[in-house]
Amino acid sequence: MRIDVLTIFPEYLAPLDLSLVGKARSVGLLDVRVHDLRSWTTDRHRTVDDTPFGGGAGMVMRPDVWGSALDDVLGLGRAGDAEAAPDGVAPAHLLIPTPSGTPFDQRTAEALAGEGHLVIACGRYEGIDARVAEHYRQVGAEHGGVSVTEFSLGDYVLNGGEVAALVLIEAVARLLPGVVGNPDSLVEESHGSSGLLEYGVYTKPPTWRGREVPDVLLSGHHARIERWRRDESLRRTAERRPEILERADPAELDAADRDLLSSWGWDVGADGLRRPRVTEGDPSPR
Ligand code: 6GU
Repeated sequence: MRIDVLTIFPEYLAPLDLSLVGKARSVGLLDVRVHDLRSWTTDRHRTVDDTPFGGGAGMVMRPDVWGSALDDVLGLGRAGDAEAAPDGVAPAHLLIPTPSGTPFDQRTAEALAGEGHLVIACGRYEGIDARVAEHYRQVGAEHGGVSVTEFSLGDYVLNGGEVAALVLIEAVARLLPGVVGNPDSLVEESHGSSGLLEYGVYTKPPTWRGREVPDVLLSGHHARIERWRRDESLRRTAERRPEILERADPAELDAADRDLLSSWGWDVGADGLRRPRVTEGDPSPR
């Protein structure tokens, strides 16, 4: 997979040399290139931003600078008469981090891990002129190839897209074949196919500061361990992320799951799950 990152702070992406992503790059599973947006400026001051039309606080990133940079990195001849990617070159996916984007989640990461070329355009200030995303969306629709996704990490505001680019790259890179040493570790984790949060994990010593590892995990009884872990996943999800259970397909639940959820006051019907209405004095699941 090839990933290009465009930013006015290339040094912000230094962590891509480390750990799992750094290893994937060094063995050739991942080709990441970080570009300084200012190298596409043409003025003495290397200007990338200007004041917003319509007024308001802050600065907006100029579409002309972004257009020159993205045409080059996306392999488009020139804005306006773009061609599809040349033979043998994967069509690129342009990703724009913004707090007003669609939520980035594990499904997004899985879909991107199947693609060949990602281009991440990191904005700063109040963001990138809105015509940039519009333009490349239209180029993609008319000529095939480029697709455009504006994505958000969650409901909070960061100063720029660089941290979001790091998050996206790590989430995607670990799904590429050969990047994570033991692929089993991708199976049971939080936000995997079950949609439930992961159960708690324990290691030696069996007693630490008076706290014991749950007996069942020392029992060697595989079926009981599996059931305990499933219960813990359900309990955590019900407590921390009840909306995940309310979106779940009830057909994915076994009889023990249903009994457990019912014992916590959940309404378990054929059409879906409904969390208990919380009124004062209600016990919480636990
Ligand atoms: Cl993707 N970008 C910025 N600037 N802020 C964010 C975000 C992205 N996701 C949440 N907040």
